[in-house]
Amino acid sequence: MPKSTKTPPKPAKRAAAKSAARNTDSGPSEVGAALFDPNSKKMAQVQKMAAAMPHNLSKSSEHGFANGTNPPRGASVDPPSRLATGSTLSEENGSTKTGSVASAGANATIESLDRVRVDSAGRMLTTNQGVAVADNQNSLKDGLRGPVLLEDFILREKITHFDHERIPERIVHARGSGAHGYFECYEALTDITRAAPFQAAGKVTPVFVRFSTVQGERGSKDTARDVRGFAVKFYTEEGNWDLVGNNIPVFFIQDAMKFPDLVHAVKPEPHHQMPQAASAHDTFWDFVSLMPESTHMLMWVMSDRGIPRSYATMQGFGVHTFRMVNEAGDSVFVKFHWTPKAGTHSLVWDEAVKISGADPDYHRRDLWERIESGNYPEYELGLQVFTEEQAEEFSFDILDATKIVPEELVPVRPVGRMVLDRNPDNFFAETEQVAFCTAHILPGLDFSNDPLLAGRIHSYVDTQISRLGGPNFHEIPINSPIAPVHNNQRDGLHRQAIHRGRVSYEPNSLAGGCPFQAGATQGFVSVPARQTARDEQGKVRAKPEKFADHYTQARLFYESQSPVEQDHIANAFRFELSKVTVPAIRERTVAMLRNASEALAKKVAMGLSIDPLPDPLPLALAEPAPPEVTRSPALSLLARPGDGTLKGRKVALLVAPGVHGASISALQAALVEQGAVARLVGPRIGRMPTADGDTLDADASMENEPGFLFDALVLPDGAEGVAALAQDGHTMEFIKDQFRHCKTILTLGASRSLLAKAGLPAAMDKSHAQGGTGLLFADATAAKEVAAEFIASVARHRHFGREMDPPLL
Ligand code: HDE
Repeated sequence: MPKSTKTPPKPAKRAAAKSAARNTDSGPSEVGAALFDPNSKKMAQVQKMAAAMPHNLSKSSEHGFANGTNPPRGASVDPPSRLATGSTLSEENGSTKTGSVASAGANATIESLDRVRVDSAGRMLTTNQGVAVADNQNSLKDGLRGPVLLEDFILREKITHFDHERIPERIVHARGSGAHGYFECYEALTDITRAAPFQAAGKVTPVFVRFSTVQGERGSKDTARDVRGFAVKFYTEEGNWDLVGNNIPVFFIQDAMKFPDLVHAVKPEPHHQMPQAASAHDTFWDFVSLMPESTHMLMWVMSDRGIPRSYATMQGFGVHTFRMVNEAGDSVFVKFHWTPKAGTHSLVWDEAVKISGADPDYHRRDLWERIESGNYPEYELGLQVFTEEQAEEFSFDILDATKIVPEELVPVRPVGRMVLDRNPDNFFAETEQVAFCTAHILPGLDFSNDPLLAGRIHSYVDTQISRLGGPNFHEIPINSPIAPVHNNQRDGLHRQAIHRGRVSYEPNSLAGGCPFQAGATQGFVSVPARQTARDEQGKVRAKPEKFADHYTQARLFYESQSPVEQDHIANAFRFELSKVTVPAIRERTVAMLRNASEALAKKVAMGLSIDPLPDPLPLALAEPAPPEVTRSPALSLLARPGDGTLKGRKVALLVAPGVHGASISALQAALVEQGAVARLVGPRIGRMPTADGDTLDADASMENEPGFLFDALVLPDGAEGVAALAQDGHTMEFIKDQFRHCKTILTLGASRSLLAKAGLPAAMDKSHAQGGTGLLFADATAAKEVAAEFIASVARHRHFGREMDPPLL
């Protein structure tokens, strides 16, 4: 320790000390002789700080179970001044580039995205080095007709950057779309968790969400039959939490070991890279029909859940069982559910196929337009909470990702809502570069022993390293947390943070022990409970017994669907398997289905001309435990009709020169009032006169916006306009598709004749019998009065009473 000397040392000694303090490769045995000299002062402070930690004060707490489950905060001492911990004495020499000294304890890379937003309004064009570009039209040539010169650094920078614009797409979930928003907690959940988002009623946490399909490449169609990813990144003050879920609560496989096999089987076949964004091919069905645990998931994917109407109208699920842990360290199991406020609505297959041609960006556009128009997608977060003891009694294993916990067994408790209210500024910077990782978890949450989850905890971080080009992807602005980030990780490609000081290890005394370990009160501590601890077993590669029940919940799902939904499931199996070229694979799948539902297997077999039925596949578990629940109404999409509003729904009002304008305008106004997107669709776009002396401006044409892109249709009155529409073949296709896809059609006055011309079997429409009216007729004068009825009918989404297989038209 330096002695504090009131009398300064003699000049010669001072000079010697001063000189010694300037060395970076050795030092004197005593420091502090020249305290007015900055180098010596720093040296003295460092010595003082190091001496204050005579040994590793935390070492004794590294041992034993009690310490392991309740680690203490790390030892630290405050530096005498910031001088002691700086990298360089010259840090005070600021400039417009270096700025000044880092603020104490701060990491500037975590500030809001404003720090990296760019707005070029009123700015001139520059190179990446900030040099103004005088001419952005021509490369530099040796004479007007001469060769381009190698020295043209402006051209070369521009082309080089362009050459490297692409990054590898995600191995799965490559196609997706994202949005910012917030999560708002309804009530404090401190009784079950200390996780930051759930600590107070009304607490708001920023989120970024990415929805995706699984199979197709980055540019593939949105409306493929597929699982949808539903990944949410919560930016909490205690760090980022990524809830990386799907719109289906179960998965194809039970163990991460099989994931590469599953993905290789479902992706386009490797020899010819076909088909794109489709599971309807040999290798997928070959694999899943040899993996009977996929049966449950197949039911979900073949149901209308596999072709959602919108990201705003699908549920989301955490899939695995997770844990929540409270302040006292008590833990419960939890399953996460997102439920859309707009209800759960899907497409029908014929519609999905057609949309993929007319608008491959259908879901991306829908999400974007909803947010731009203020119809913010909203979802309620619900939890199924249960104890380890309860889980022991369940007929299924909660570690098995091919099983749900039926809501009738453990109810879903609503705990908050998520609102998506901001579109990204830049797709690549935000949606493409966002890196969701199941390993991103907070104090107050924990994993279960689900073996599928274990593989994910590894995979997501790992995959970002090649996708985003190195280990510093957490510093990409969309990924950086809002919580402080301080550790001793250094370097790596594309490092953004500039760490002050020379210490990048722990324990240390040269930085006063900082950053020190947080300890159990603030830091993440794994829950010590062990699900298999009761009977110690050796290392083993096998599954628990209950995992072998492959069919009980597949049956539960199928039996819980409405008859229409059951038909759609059967039709989807029929379609997919009809695309399989190997009869043995089709038969094997039917053999598998027989174990879940004889009725379904028969229907599918009939659709594929498989006769007689193959024997059911052998059961892996001869006598599965009887299920607690054999019918779960919550599993039907119809269980969530939504809030009854038309927010975000698209309605086409067909127009042509000579239609009755006032009735169309009145209906359009009523629909817009409801938050619907009500578009005037004509034989061509542009203005047209109406029969009642006005003009209408069609912003879409039947060519550029075909009928299947709309949720409902209004046919206009006005003899001349109707005659014009009758002459255009598009009109009939428009009406037929609306009818075939079971959507509401409102026919005003004279346009009744269009229905007949389209060959529409109105008598077949049984939507009245189903409690709603999908085909409405009114006089133009009654347009206002019929609006409410029309709106209620559209809110019902579909009128399946008129559905026929095969369709009559
Ligand atoms: Fe994924 N999954 N997955 N997955 N997954 C990826 O991570 C993986 C699984 C899910 O919008 C990849 O960043 C393994 C289940 C979503 O960016 C990759 C296993 C569920 C997204 C990966 C699974 C999901 C991914 C590819 C089995 C529902 C998109 C790019 C052990 C709970 C996230 C990436 C986004 C993406 C691995 C199974 C959902 C390769 C190994 C089950 C929503 O790491």
